[in-house]
Amino acid sequence: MRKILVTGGCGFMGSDFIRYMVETSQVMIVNLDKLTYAGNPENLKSVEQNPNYHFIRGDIADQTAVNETLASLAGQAGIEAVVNFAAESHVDRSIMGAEAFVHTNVLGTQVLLEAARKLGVSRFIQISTDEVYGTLGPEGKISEESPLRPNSPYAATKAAADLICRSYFKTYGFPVIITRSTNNFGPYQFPEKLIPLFVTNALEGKTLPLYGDGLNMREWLFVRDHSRAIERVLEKGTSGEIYNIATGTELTNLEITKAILRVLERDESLIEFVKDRPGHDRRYALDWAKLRRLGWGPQAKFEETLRQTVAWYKESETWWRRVKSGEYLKYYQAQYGKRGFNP
Ligand code: NAD
Ligand code: TDX
Repeated sequence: MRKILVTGGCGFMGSDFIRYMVETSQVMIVNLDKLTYAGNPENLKSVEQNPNYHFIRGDIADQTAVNETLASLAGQAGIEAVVNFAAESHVDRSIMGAEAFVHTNVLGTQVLLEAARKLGVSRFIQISTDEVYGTLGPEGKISEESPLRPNSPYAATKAAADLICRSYFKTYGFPVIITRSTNNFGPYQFPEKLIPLFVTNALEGKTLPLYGDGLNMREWLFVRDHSRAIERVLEKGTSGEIYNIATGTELTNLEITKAILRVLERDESLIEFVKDRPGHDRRYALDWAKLRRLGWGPQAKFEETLRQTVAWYKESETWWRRVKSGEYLKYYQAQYGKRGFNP
């Protein structure tokens, strides 16, 4: 059976990819995750008992843990691919302190690349982001050839990881592919990011803190479409290439906030304009023609999936209350031991 090592699979996007792959393909998934504050094994409850899913707790920057994990998986058929979702992913946290971001996003990526290269892994997908390109003016789209101009410590560490990936392809011919996607949304997203924070705040009757004038623009991608894109890149992507993943669904933060309130039938008076994020990128918008040529396109309709996502948070109150209160950390601490960064 095909074997894929997924890192950071207990987070938002990695867990969607694992649920999708385990449910739809004949593939064995091994999930290596450190279980930081953002890693929640509850996100994978639906596949926990599946014989094709295995969880290993470990840090991608820990050379011994990574080598042991890869060696134990190598077996007869070897590992088909590594998909690296593991990262410190929240811009605001990177502004408060960048150390964990450098550790995981930069060092972790290099440690993983090196171990995978030594083992002769035949495909390595680096999950990157539109933020590496930096901010864009009101017009135009960014292609994969555009220069890297990261503005937050988070984006800078993701850009650094992309460059290390590039060097492993150019220097060693190691088969790396980089994907850069726009803002994902959907179930199981940690309620520090705009959509889950605002939905859950509104459900709690709290205000929605909109940064600056609320007119920064983001392009929104339903997480399941992202998982399908990664599957497509795994199957059809070319080593050494970069693929943007996007939809064309561009909204200002104010527009998306109003859309959330409309779906929830809550009043716009809940919106509270607050001090802007330092270095706040005004707009990201990606040209994804290259990925379209591999046969991928978004299937989700934005309004419909936003509605579904809001409905999921309404139905999953236990999940998000445990996450917001930190209760889930205590439970898994007992099961998996002390946690890493940002407990
Ligand atoms: P997340 O914060 O929800 O999850 C990150 C996961 O990585 C967690 O399970 C965490 O425990 C794990 N992790 C962190 N440090 C680790 C380490 N040192 N070793 C092993 N595991 C570790 O993140 P997400 O939103 O699911 O993002 C996943 C990836 O996609 C990230 O690489 C991020 O940069 C990228 N990305 C995210 C978005 C988005 O909108 N969320 C958009 C584009 C790209
Ligand atoms: O409370 C808030 N108020 C607010 O106005 C929060 C949390 C965010 N915002 C704004 C900032 C952004 O313009 O909303 C927009 C979206 O913010 P986030 O959800 O923090 O996402 P963003 O900064 O765009 O980064 C996301 O997309 C790219 C992911 O967190 C990254 O991991 C990914 O690389």
